[in-house]
Amino acid sequence: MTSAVTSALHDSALLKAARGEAVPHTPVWFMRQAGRSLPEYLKVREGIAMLDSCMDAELITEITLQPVRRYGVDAAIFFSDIVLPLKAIGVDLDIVPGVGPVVAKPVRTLEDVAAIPDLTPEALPFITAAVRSLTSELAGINGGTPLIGFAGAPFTVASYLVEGGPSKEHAKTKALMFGAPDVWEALMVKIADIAAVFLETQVAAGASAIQLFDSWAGALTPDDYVRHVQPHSARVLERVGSLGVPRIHFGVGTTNLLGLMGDAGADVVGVDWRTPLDRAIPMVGDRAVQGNLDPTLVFAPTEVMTARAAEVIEAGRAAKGHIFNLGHGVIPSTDPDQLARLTEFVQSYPLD
Ligand code: 1CP
Repeated sequence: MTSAVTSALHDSALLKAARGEAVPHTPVWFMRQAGRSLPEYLKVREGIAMLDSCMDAELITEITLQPVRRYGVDAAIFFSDIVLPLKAIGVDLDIVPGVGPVVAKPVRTLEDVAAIPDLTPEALPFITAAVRSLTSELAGINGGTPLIGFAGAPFTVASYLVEGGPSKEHAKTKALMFGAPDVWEALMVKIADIAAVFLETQVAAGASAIQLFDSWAGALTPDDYVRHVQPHSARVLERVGSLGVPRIHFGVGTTNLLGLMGDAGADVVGVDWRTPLDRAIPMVGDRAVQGNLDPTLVFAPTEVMTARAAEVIEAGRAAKGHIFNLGHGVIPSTDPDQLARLTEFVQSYPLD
């Protein structure tokens, strides 16, 4: 990449906000902006299984760019899935339509953990190719649009591996954590290493920031988070931090954990929609925040949605930096035109 491109990205609103610098406008992107709410996504995915599309560099590039073209958001989020690195090393799993990730042989013992191979960048040629083609395309969009790479955090990925699929209570996962600490530790060390390699591969190929999704960390008490989860997330964030890109760390239902998730090594703490930003900001301390409009507000009349977005932006001004987002992923039935209006509203909201 030329230094002009690198410097345009460095000065992008997203990266400035992540570093806590003054911004021309509040940067905005949406978790799950690439996906089922877009007719152009459904069209290119027709007849192609989810994980197959995540291993095709051309499709990854196209799907990642779709919401950037449509909305002019301040960042692209790499199209992949938190279970993709497991698939890449041969774990028998699939993403079942209408269900989510399903693992053929759930992990319960030390032998099960030992059977999971380590991840090397060589297993991810399609990731490197896709990030390279994306960063070269994105350099020419709106003066340089950053690409956010991502991975699932150890606890959230462990939940799919131990439960065998999506779960509300994460009961088997927590039973393993409480009852078999040696298996838990081995599993978390293994998955943390996989997450770190997945992120390092994306950053090495040109991603400008990363988000570590610990979507289900809200199932934990602060004590259990500190004892059994935080050290593993911290190792992932530390490895990526040494590459010099901002690290966003997000979970759902984490009112109790926001400070601890920041302490795990985040530059930006993602806040879900349940915690108002004015309460969240003192908890995260000297870090930027990301969030947190309730994703169902896009179904309200536009002026109701934008009035609530204005409240989020105003509250965000007390933070070291603020990246606007929904408080969790875009709901599939969302009208893309509402997200276009929301993007325009946030980007033109006066900050002086
Ligand atoms: O066929 C399809 O379109 C399947 C739907 C889908 C999509 C579009 C899945 C299955 N994954 C994805 C892509 C995806 N997943 C992205 C990139 C797109 C973007 O954000 O714009 C990202 C960042 C993820 C991350 C992901 N996958 C998370 C963390 C984010 C979150 O929502 O909290 C989680 C928990 C998953 C697991 C997963 N993958 C897919 C589903 C339906 C689920 C959730 C299942 C459950 O409820 O447990």
